[in-house]
Amino acid sequence: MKPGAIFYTMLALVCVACGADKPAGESCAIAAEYLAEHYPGTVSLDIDTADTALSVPDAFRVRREADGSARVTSPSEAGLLYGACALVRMSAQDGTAPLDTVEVPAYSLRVLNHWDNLDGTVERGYAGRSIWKWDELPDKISPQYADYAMRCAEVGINGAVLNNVNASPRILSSDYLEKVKAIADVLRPYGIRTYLSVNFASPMALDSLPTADPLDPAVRRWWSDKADEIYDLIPDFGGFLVKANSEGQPGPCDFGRSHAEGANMLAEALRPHGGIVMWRAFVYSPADADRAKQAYLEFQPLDGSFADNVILQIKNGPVDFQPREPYSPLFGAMPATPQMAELQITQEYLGHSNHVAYLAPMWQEFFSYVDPASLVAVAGVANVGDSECLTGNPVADANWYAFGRMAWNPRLSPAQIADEWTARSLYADAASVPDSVRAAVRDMLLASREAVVDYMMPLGLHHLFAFGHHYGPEPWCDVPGARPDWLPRYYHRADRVGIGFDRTSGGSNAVAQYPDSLYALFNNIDSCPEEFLLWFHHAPWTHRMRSGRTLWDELCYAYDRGVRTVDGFIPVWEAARPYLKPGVYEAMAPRLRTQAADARWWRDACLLYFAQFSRMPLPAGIEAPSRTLEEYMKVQLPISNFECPSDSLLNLYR
Ligand code: BDP
Repeated sequence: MKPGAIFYTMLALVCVACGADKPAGESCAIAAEYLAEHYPGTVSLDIDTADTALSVPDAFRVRREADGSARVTSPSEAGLLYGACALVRMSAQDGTAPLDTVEVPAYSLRVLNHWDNLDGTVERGYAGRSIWKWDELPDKISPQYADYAMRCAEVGINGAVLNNVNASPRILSSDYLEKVKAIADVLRPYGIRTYLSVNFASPMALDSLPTADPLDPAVRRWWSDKADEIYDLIPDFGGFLVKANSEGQPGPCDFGRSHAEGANMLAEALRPHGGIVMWRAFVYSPADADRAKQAYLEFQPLDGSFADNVILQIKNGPVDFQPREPYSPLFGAMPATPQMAELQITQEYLGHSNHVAYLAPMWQEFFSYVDPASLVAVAGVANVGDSECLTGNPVADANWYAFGRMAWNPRLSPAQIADEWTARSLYADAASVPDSVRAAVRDMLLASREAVVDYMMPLGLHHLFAFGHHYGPEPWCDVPGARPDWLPRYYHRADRVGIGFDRTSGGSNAVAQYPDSLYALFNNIDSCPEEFLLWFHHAPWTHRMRSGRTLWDELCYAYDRGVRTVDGFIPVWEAARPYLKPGVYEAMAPRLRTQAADARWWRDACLLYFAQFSRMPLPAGIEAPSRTLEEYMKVQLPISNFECPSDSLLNLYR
C-alpha cells in the first residue's frame, strides 16, 4: 500500500499518551508523523498501564476497532512508537490493521555498537564515513541523526553505543561529552538510549593518574566523578561498553586484576545512576594453542563474580565473526552471569558492502544452538555510515532491519523478515510485484549467506582472509613477525594428509568446552555436522563425505556451488528491476557482478592453493581457473575501505 494523495488523510489521530490534560510527548508526536506518512487510516495512540499482557514498558497492543480505525496501546511512549511502526508493517500486505496483536520484546536491551572513530573513520565500516559529525557537534545537528533514529525505532532498537570499542580516551573529555549529549538529545524521543565505549586507561590518558588499577581508590573516584559528570548532561545515559585486554587495548589485567574486578569497578561508578557495563569477552592471546578456546578459559572461571549491572557481551562464535562458526561455548557455561550476544551486521568478513549476504539465516542458526531465553540482551555491530542510504548500499539495510527484528523476537523466521523488509524498502509498490518475482528475490536473500560460506570457506574452514582488510582470499598469507593466530595457515592447517583444525579430544580439545551432547556430536568425525567438519577435524583429503564424494571433491563442489548460486542472482535482479524503488537496481547491479567475479576469485585461488596439498585434480564439471596461483598471490588490495561496484575488483588491483 502506498501513501498516495487519496489515502493521505490522518483524519483523527488522537494522541492521549500523556493524559488528557497534557500535550503529547515527543515520541508520540514522532509516531503520529510516521503514521501520517505511512498509514492511510485513523489511529489512536493511548498509554495503557493496566493491560497485564503489556508486561514490559516497550510492549504494545495493536487492535482494529469496530469502526475500522486502529488503536495502539502501550505502557510507554516508546512502546507507542514501536506499535505505530508495527501497525504500518502489519498492514503493508492487505492495508488493514490486525485484529488484535500483542508484542512483548524478548530483551529489554537491543543495542547497536558503532565502531566509529572520533576522526570520522569507521573500523570495518563500508557505508562511508561516520554518521556522527564530531567536528560539527554540538552546534550543528546533521539531519541524518533523526533518520537513523527513526530507522532504529522502526525495528525496536533502543540503544546505541556511539564509538569504537577500540576507544579513544578523548570520548570522555568534557568537550566530547557535550557532543555526546547533543546526539543523545536527538535519539531520546525515538526511544534510544546513548552508551559509550570507554578506554580502560582513561584516567591515565585524560587526567594523568599514575595508574588505572581498578582497586586504586583514586581511580575508582575518577570513574565515579566521570559518571556523575555524564549523568548531569545525559540523565538517561545507558552505560559503558568495554574492550579490555584484547588486541592491545588496556585493561585490568595490566594491573594484575581480573576482568571481573575491572568490570565491577565501572559498574559501581554507574550503579547510582542506573547505568550498566557491557564487558566484552573477545579476548585471546597467543598463550593457549587454540584461539577458539581462549575466551572460555579466561571468563568461565569468573562465573558469579561480576556485579549485577554487568553483562558479559560475547561474539556469536568463538573466533571472530567468520561466515560460519559454531556458537561460542561460553554461552550457557556461566549460569550466574548475565550474558548478551554480539552479532556483526557490518560485513567485515562477508564481502563488505559489495556482496549481498542477508544475515538473518546466520543469526537464526546461532539461536538454534543458544536458547534466546538464556540471554538478557543482544548487540549488533552496525553497518551504518554517512552514505546516502546510511548502509553503503540499499540491500545492506536488510541486515540492520533483520538485526532489530531478531533482537525483538529471535524466533522470527528469516523469510518473514525478508518479506517485511522487501515490502518496506525494496519495492516501489509491493502489491504490484508478481509472486514469482517476490519469491525469487526472497530466495536470493535467503540463499545469499550460505553462498558466501560456499565460495569463501565451506565445510568449516575459517579465516582464509587476506591480512588487514578481510575481503579477498589469502590462504597462503605469511606476514613476517605477525602473530600466528592472525594468519590463515593457523586455521586451515592444510598438509599432504588433509585439511582442518583438529579441535577434538585428540587435538586442542576445544570441543570439550561444549555441553556433553554436542561434545559427542562434534568430536566424532562421522557424526560432526559437515558444515563444521574442518572447524573441528583435520580430515584426510580422501575422507568419505555423506554425499559419497571424497573431501577434496566435496570442497571443490562447495566452492563451485557458491559461484553458481551468485551467478543466479543476476537474472533475479533483472526480473525485479521494474518493481524496485528508484536507484536500487542501479546501486546493486554492478555489485552483483562484482560478487560473481569475487566468488570466482575465491574459488579459484583457494582450490589452486589447496590442490598443492591434496595433489588431486578438480573433479568433472568444475570450471577451470582462469589464472594461475602465482597470479592470484600477486593480488594486492588497498588496506583502506574500498567501495567498488566494478566488474572485478581483481582486475583493478592486480
Ligand atoms: C575484529 C575486527 C577488529 C575489531 C575486533 C573487535 O577485525 O577490527 O576491533 O574484531 O571486535 O573482528 O574488537
